[in-house]
Formats: sequence, C-alpha cells, structure tokens
Amino acid sequence: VEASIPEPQREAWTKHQVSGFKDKDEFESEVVRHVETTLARSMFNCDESAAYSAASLAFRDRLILEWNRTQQRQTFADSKRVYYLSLEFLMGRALDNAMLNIGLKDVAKSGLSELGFRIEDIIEQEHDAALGNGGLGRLAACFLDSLASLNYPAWGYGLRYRYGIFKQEIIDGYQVEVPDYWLDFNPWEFPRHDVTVDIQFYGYVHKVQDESGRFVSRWEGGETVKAVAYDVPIPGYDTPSTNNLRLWSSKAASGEFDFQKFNNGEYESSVADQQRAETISAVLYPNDNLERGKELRLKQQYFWVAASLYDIVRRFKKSKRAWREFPDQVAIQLNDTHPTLAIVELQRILVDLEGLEWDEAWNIVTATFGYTNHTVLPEALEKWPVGLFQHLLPRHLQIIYDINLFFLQSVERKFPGDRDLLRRVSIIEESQPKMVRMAFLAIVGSHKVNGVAELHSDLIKTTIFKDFVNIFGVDKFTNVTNGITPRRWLHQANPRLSALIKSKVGSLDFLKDLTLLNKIELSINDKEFRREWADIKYSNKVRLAKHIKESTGVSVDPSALFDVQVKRIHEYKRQQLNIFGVIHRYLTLKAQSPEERKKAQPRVTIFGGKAAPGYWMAKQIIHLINTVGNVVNNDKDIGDLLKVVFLEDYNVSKAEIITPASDISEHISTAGTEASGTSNMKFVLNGGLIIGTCDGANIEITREIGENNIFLFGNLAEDVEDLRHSHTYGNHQIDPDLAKVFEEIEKGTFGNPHDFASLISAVRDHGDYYLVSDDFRSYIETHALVDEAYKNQEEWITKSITSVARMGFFSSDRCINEYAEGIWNIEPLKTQTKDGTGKDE
Ligand code: GFP
Ligand code: GFP
Repeated sequence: VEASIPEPQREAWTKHQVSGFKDKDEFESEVVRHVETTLARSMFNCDESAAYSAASLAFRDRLILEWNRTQQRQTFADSKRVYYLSLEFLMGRALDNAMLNIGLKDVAKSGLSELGFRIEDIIEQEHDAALGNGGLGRLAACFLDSLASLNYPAWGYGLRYRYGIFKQEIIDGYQVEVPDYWLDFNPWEFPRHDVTVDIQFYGYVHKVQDESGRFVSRWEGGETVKAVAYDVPIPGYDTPSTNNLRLWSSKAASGEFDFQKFNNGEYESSVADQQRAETISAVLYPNDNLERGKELRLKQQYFWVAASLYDIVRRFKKSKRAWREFPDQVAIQLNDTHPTLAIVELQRILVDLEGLEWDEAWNIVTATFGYTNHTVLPEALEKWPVGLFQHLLPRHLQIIYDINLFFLQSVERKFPGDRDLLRRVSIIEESQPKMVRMAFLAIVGSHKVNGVAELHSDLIKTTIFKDFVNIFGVDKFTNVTNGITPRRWLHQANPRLSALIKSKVGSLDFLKDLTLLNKIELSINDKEFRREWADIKYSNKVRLAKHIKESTGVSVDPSALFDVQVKRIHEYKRQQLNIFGVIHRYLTLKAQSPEERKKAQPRVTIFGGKAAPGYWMAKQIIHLINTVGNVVNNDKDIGDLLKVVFLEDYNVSKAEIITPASDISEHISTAGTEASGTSNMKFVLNGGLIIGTCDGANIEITREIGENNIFLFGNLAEDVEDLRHSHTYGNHQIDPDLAKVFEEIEKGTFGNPHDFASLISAVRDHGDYYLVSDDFRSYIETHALVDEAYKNQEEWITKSITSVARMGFFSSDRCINEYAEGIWNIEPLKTQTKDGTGKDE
C-alpha cells in the first residue's frame, strides 16, 4: 500500500499523532474547544443544542480516529470484505449509541454535568436519522452494529436522502405528512468531496471492434450525474472496530450551474440541471408494499448501485489480483430486490469495460452476490416496465435479455419442452407492457437466496420461488432468522433492566453473547430480583405515560395493562383487527353494570406507525383509531378502564421509549404474510409478553420461550388459502361480534360512518383477504386470557423473566455470524496484532 507521505517526513506525523479524549477532563476540554471554535460560541450562549453539537463532535473525533485505524487494518489485511447494499438504513440517534458502544457514557455524563447540562436533555437534542420505512431499514441498522461489534470487515452502502421518511402529524385524527429535513446539522457524516463517481443515464448502445477484433458494446450519450460519498462511522460495542456506512449524494456533474445560460440572463433555467441531478437522492420512497414503477425510483437504484460497485471494484483493483479472485475478496448482500441492478452492473463492468468473456464474468457475478427476500406478498415484488429500462438504461436491458436467454436455455436443457415453466420463470414477464421481474433476476444472479424467518423461508420455497427450487436445487435457498442488536434494544433503551441483568449474569458480557441471558432464570424465585424487575417495568410505563400526556394530552394510569402495536400501518399487519377489538371491548364495558365493570382489567391501547401517503386504507385505519380514542377517552362510564392513544410520528427514538414500557404487544398479521417481524423480539427482550399469530418469527419465539409464555391465536398459514377461497363462494358470514362492531361504526358513534365504509366493506363485501373476521373470535378470546393472566402478577412476572432469559437466539450477532459462515464466507478481523495487519496473532 502506497502512503502519501514519504518516509523521512513520517516521523513528524508519528510525533504529532492525534488521540481522542480518554477521561472526563479531556472530554470537557474537547467540548469547550468545539463550542468555542467549531461552533463559534461561548459559555454565554451555549444552549442545549450547542452542547449536543459539541459533545457529538468530541465523540465523532474519537470515532473517526478508530475508523481510520480500522480501515487501514482492513486494507493491510487484504482479506475478504462484505458489502451490505440497502436502500434503507434506519439508524435513529447516534450520540447515545456511540457513548455506550465506546464505553464512555459515564464519563460524558459527569463531564456534561460539570459543564451545566443533563445528559438526557443533550441526547434528546438529536434528530433521528430516519433513512428507512420500518423493519427492513432497521434490520440493516442492527446488522451494521453487529458487523462492527463482531469485527467483520464490512461496509454498508446506501443513499444519503436529503429528506428521510416524512414526519407524521395527526391533525383532526388524520395523518398529515411533513417533510423531514434532517441535515441542518449532522456531525455524524464526513463528506468526501474527493470520492466521487460519474453515473450515466439514458443514451444509446453501439457495437465497436476493439484492438483484438472483438465486438464490444459501448454505452454512450445521455446524461451524467455525480455521486458524492458521505461516510458515517459505525462504532462496534466494546471493540475498537469502527466500520463504514457510505451514503451517496447526487450532484450535477457539470458543476454548479450552466454558465452559458446564466450569462444570457436565464437565471432560473441555469440552475435547473443542478436541481434535477440533486432530485435523485432527495427523497426516500415510502413503502406501501405496492410497486408503483416510478422512473425516479429506478434512477435512484441505479445511481446508488453504480456508485457503490465502482467503489468496490476500484478497491479490489488496488490489490492487483486476477478477476477470478473477486469473489474471494468481495461478498455483496442485496437487501431485498432494490439493489438487484448491481448484478447487471457488475456483469457490464466485467464484460464491456474489463473485457472478460461472458461466462467467466457470470461465474464471478453469481459467486459474489447473495439476495435476501423480505416479503411473499406478490404485489410487493418489484417489476419495472421494459420500456422504462430501454430508455433509462439501454445497455443494462440488453444484458438482462442475455442473462435471461442463457438462463432459459439452461432451464430448457433441464426440463425440455416445458413451455409453461419457461414462461413462469422468465425474467421478462410477457405482460402488457412487458416487465422486468427483479426478484427473479436477483435469484438467477446470486449464489444464495434467504428468507428472514423459518416459516417465511419455507413459504418462499413453496410459493413465489417454487419453480426456482426445482431449477437450482433446494440448497440455493436458505434461512437466516432475523435478529436485533441488544446494545440499542436492551442496554440503551432499558438501562435499568440491563443493569439488573448484569447483577445476575456477573458482567455485561450478555451484550456480546446474548445466550448468557439464560443465567437470570436461576434467580426466578429471588424476591428482591422479582420486585426490581416489576419496578423497572412500572417506571418505564410511567415514562411512557408522561410522553403520552405530553404528546396527546391524554392521561393514562401506569398501573393499567399497556397494550402496544407500533409498526408501519398496513392491512396485512392488521391494525384494523386491533381497533375493531378495542371497539368490541368498549361495547362490552358499556353494556356492563357499574358493579360488573369493577372487575374489568384496565387497559391502555397504544398505537403508532406511519401510513404510506398514497395508501388510502391505511390512512383510514389511523383515522378510525383516533376517532375511537376521542369517544372512549372522554366517556365518563369508562374512565380509566380503557384508553386508546395514537402516538404521532413513530420512529426509532420513540421506539426506545415505547418498547420497554409494554405489558403486551401485538404482532397479529394474517398468518403467512409477515416475513419475520423484529419488534416482536424487541418487546420480549424488554420483558413484555406478546399476543400474536403463528406467523414470521413469532413461531420461533414461541419455540424458544415456551408456549406458556406467549398468547397465540388465529388461523394457521396453511389454512389461509382455503379460507380465502371459501369467502368468495356463497354467503360470507362474518363473526356476529364483529358485525356488532360494524353496526356501531355505521350508527355514527365514531364520527361520520362514511369515512370508514371502505374498512368495513373490505371485510364484509370484498372477500376479507386478510381474514379479519375469521380470526376475530379467537383474537378477542385470547385478549380475555391476557386480562386474566395479568391479574396474577406473580405468574406474569415469572413469564416475563423466563421469556427474557430465553431470548438469546434473537441477537443480530447470531444472525450476522450465520450470514458470514453460510453466505459470505468471511472471517472477523483481529483488532490487535503484532504487525498491525490483523491477520494473525
Ligand atoms: C482508502 C485507504 C484507507 C482509508 C480509506 C478512507 O481506502 O486506508 O482509510 O481510503 O479514505 F486505503 P479505499 O476506499 O480505497 O479502500
Ligand atoms: C420487512 C418485513 C418484516 C421483516 C423485516 C426485516 O419489514 O416482516 O421483519 O422486513 O426482514 F415485512 P417491514 O418494513 O415491512 O416491517
């Protein structure tokens, strides 16, 4: 590796080596220095926001030094790296995470206190980095934490959206979307104006003969946009390893603006090009699980994938290895189909630019990529119109056609004459218009395809990808059950619980090996431990109650049973089932005498989540929740027996308050629709029980914690098809109690019934695709069991402790180790070695 500073001058560099703060005094002087220099303020005008900025800069300085060392170690070791390509990284806040992972939160706490600030208030100043929609994006963030914590040489590649997921406001019970401009001050990113890539769009393809007489394709013309790298350091927990998340931002390639036009006085149009280029990385698309085929989205995908591959290939070429060694040095994981174009782009680089033969290139490509699927919902699988491709990426379309041709030829050899099979598996769907099926392209171009929970991985093999199992063999398809990072979702979100567990495990080692949690089961009869356990839950509920009061104005009693459902709003996740159940509870209470009511278990039902702006039904669900809350919360007969709240703008930092405060949480998707779910894991890890369907990871959670510790209900995935079918024949009889709920809505009890007509008719008149009525009875009966169980607090605490003790499997560390071994074939890099290469001890 070449160093830019010649040998004789390096001594000066070594002498002046920078190091980060090590103790409270040094931390304080760093904070003061940043306040007075970087921020140009002083003790006379340092508010909490400035203190947050300065504290973050102090930590950032430390991080970036370790980041540099980590990158150097990885470069010197020259071992295989993994690149995680994800269009979403839902990172949340960084300061608290950095302090805890580095292990200097206490130092920062007392330092800030001496400077006149409370650390909690400082942490609160940070704007969430909300570059994701939900589970998929948060999974990517948990993976980055685990990759760094386990010392894997790994980079994330994503887009630096100027606007993250919209901010949600609730106005008159309706969701209103407000832009989330989060970049005003972001100390966690490093712009790399020297790391840029020119990305081409549109244009045309022609064949030319190269020096050796070979015909090669040249892609020319069109427009060019510049990708600029922004690096975000990812600190590992209790290790110096600090990995990189590289986010690309788009800029006009031609510079600021068109000077010609500017000089001619056309001021406005002179900046048009610049704005058009910057639009590419401007917004994160909200996910409604329905592909809408927007050109800008495809542009985003190619922009990001092409910049990332250019960077990866450039790094590989520095090692001067032969191309066939590429898969020994590089593993690329495709988080869903969004980065599938990477497969085509690498083939293009190898064949068109590097001159490899098609087959040799294709072997390299397929050995490099792995593809993770996150949904079986057919309407969510990405497809792009061929015409759009032809226009935007003409050379890529040709390559896709060739990939498809060779693939279909191989299918034909294996299954001669099976025309229908060819039609079914073709990467090009022969529809009007023709479409490119991205999931099929991802399967054909990868060496492994995985689902994210056992049931889901089985389902993809028997439904959407069945034909591909026959073609490629079953070994290409595998499962890696999702996980979550215990650093953020236990230690950071629930510090008291983490401390209590530490007192029983003997150390914080469970944060690195979550299976050590099983040690707390030995203390299950320890009275003091149990009391502290219950007290922690109670104080987390007090904290949430305070947040509810501040954000909604509703007072809730922390001793009531807190029932939570927070996730993207979607019909398949069935928040409508929940709110219909709440109405049923309300009607039941109303029908009771005051005497009977005294026996009822008080409840607070808490909702949170965003609806995609174009998803009408989801928005109606939010509206219904709010109107029901309005009626119920103000009903004197009901009082504290039932409260219904919708928490506005659910995001990662709110999840950190909500998750530790649940008694029960809801994971109630129609069986077979939720690929995994990850919040189910977070709630259980924080001592909350769950009510759920036999879906996604609920099944494996049940297996681990025992079926006495979970409230399962509803129809099984294997019966869903038949049930749906039965709805369409003869009369679809809906559950009588659900019918009463509908009657009440239609009477106008919760506002204008017209507003909710589509929610009701989806169930009653349009085939009840999500089986709301089929599962309703078992849902409300199971909730009755929850009420009963909660009355026996001792039993409940036993369930809670037992569940946490058995959650070790669901760490994202386990998950990343499985990917590393089964899919990527990479090893962790040692952080301390004699020669600094990280290669050996
Ligand atoms: C280069 C150097 C590294 C350095 C990074 C970050 O890496 O030592 O830390 O840049 O600027 F080799 P590549 O991106 O070229 O791998
Ligand atoms: C998607 C799936 C979830 C799954 C996550 C992560 O998340 O079942 O747990 O990906 O694999 F739907 P959502 O964004 O839809 O929640």
